[in-house]
Amino acid sequence: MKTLVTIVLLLLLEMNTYAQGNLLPEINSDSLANEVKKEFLHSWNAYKKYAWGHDGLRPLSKTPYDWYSSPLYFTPLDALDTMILMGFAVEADSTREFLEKNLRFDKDIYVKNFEITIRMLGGLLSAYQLTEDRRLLDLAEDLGNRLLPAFKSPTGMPYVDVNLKTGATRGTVSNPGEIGTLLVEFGTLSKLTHNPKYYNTAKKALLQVFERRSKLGLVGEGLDVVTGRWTKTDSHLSACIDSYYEYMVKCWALFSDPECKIMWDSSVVAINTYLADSSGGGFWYGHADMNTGKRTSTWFGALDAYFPAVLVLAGDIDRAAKLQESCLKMWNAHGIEPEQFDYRTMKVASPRFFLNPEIFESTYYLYHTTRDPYYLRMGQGMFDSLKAYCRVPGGYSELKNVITKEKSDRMESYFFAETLKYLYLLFAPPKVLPFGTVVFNTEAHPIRRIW
Ligand code: DMJ
Repeated sequence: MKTLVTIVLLLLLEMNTYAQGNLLPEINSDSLANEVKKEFLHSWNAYKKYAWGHDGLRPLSKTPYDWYSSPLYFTPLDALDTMILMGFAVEADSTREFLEKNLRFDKDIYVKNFEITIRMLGGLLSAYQLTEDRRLLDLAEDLGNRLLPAFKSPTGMPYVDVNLKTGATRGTVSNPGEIGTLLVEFGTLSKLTHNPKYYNTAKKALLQVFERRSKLGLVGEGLDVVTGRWTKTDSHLSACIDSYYEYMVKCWALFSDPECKIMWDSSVVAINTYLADSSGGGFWYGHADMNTGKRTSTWFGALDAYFPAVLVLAGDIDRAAKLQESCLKMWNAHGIEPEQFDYRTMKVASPRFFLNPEIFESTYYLYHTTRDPYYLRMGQGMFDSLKAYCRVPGGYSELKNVITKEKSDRMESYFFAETLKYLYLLFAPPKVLPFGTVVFNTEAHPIRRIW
């Protein structure tokens, strides 16, 4: 009888241990970090073989693409600091030398101010800080000066495009995301060159958006930089608005600028009042009209999955963890996340997948803040599906449809800058980049606050 009781007790103890997840297999972070490095090399070697000297690679046709009539080397520049962090020193040196020899901005092309700022200016500043190679800062300064004419609108909010040679501008209808996601890069350029003009210009643009918030404290998704009027009043956390909020928190962390904190503190109240939504079960953020606060749609998507990371940075771990659970549900609905997901019906609203980094970024922040291995497992599972559905002989491909898993012939440079970097840093030993010692720009280029 005594033996039976002991056996039952032991069984109960084991069940309890299992319920607590203690019997789940150990996560081997080192080996996962090495696997991410392997996937980086797989994609990087494909880029080098089929698209070297161009902005990016189409991984299915194994052909290059460029954004403009003359290449700006988006992929090598976006990939450079990831290579450095992964310890690929020889590769990083030769890439840096290639860029220093070939990258010039004196080109008669109209470029997107936002994309060039987050990918190229951010990439140059971060690589300069990691290598202390002055030529990278010179390139960043030259680029910063060529982008500045974009801000010469009546409101100080930048035009969408600027000509790198002539300073001519075009595109008056922009959005909070593109206008308000410039201060990490322009501010850092100011700090490193000891010239406040970049900081002041980008800060003014951010303030201009904030000052146009509605009475409810929300912003819309379209804004005319000449008239200062809203062109679209739908409010959400997704594309066209997303990193406007991210930079309030990050600029507070990076520059200790109290106005950035004030903007965030006031915005997050409106976000949690009008956009947060538990209507479909779980915790989500949907769309609402910026003036009435009325729900306009119950969509959430791959891009919105950056918000748990921002909540962690702002200190709201509780909401961050709850939202991450919803992001995981969205991912698990079809084994990989869609561009848009209706959380009320739990159905895909837009089926594309662009190799986005945001969900990995949030997993990285949640793991390093909580040290809960649950997030390592989450990252491992998503990494596995990325390999299963997107890995092709020519690198990694986007998906036309997450339900059918039909592929699409594009590999964006942020796959190297962000997706693979956040995955690597999730698993890598802390000494690679001690958590909290840098602020990542929205393209995951790490900036050190060394001023
Ligand atoms: C990246 O270029 C940046 O993260 C940007 O802020 C928004 N989305 C893409 C990747 O999804």
